[in-house]
Amino acid sequence: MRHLSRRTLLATGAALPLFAIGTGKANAAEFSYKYANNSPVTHPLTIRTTEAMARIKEKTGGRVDIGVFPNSQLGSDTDMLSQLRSGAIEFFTLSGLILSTLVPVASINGIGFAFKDYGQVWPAMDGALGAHVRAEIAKRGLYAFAKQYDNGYRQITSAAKPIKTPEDLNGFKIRVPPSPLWTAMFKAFGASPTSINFSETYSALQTRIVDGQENPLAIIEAAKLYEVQKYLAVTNHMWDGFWFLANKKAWDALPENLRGIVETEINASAVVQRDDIFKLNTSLRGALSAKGLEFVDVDPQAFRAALKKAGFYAEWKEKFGAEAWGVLEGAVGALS
Ligand code: X2X
Repeated sequence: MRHLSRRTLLATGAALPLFAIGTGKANAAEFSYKYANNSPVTHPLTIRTTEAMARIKEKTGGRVDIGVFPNSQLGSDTDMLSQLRSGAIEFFTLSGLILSTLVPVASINGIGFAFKDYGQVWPAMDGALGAHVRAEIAKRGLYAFAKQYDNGYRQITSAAKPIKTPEDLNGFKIRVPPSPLWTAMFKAFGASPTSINFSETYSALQTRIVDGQENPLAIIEAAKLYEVQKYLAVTNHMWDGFWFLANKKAWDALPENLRGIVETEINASAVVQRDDIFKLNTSLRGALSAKGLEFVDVDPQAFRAALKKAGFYAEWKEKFGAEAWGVLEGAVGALS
């Protein structure tokens, strides 16, 4: 254990965990932080961030020890966002769409059918669009790391009947994550969306509170949603990622050299995790079919046309404003 002198303690600031002082806790790190997420332990988000935390501990000589709390163990996304803001947890990964309840522009990547493919996603999120969103996040007392982790392209699953055309969404009772954009988009399709945190999604499907939900294949597999769903429509209706967020006060409490190590390792794991998700996109179709999920190939353009006809793009262009919309269109081309 690295013993801390009172002088070191004073120099490193107030966020130092108090239990490190003279309690004889032999293994207490100088910075003992928590990272939480909503994802199952087998999902690449949890696997790769856990690897990053091990490297961080090693490379900081044990000074920074970040515990991983996956699978909504510490509460729903809504709860964890509050905990992050209050400092009860120091790190959290969250979809930009859910973060938009705090930082409205953070949902901009979720505009239906905005990104043609990953060739557009990463240059935008690692480039001007991501920078625009990160600057807004910073204004709300949170720090967003440069590299987003991937969630993936989202697909619609259902239990009672397959979704083949946009018309099949009429009156469809679907779970969506808590986010105004998600609700608006499925209303524009004529569906009947209900906001439910991911932590409650499996049981909401099992008890038929809703007929369906939408998520990328990696989540559907890791959270075993195929056990309570029968059909999967390959809509690719939205690309969604996870911002790796830090409580600003806790982040600033780390000395610069330690921040550098954390930053490097978290961003490095993001790049590897993106590749995991990309590969799972292809390999999971077979695996999920084998588990009984029936894949239905649809015409995404028909779904996009339905959104356009409902005035979805015009409405959200107005909401995000000309500047942000311009940054999005700069990355993906004209959207309306
Ligand atoms: O809540 C969801 O559906 C999930 C797991 O995809 C997100 O974190 C947005």
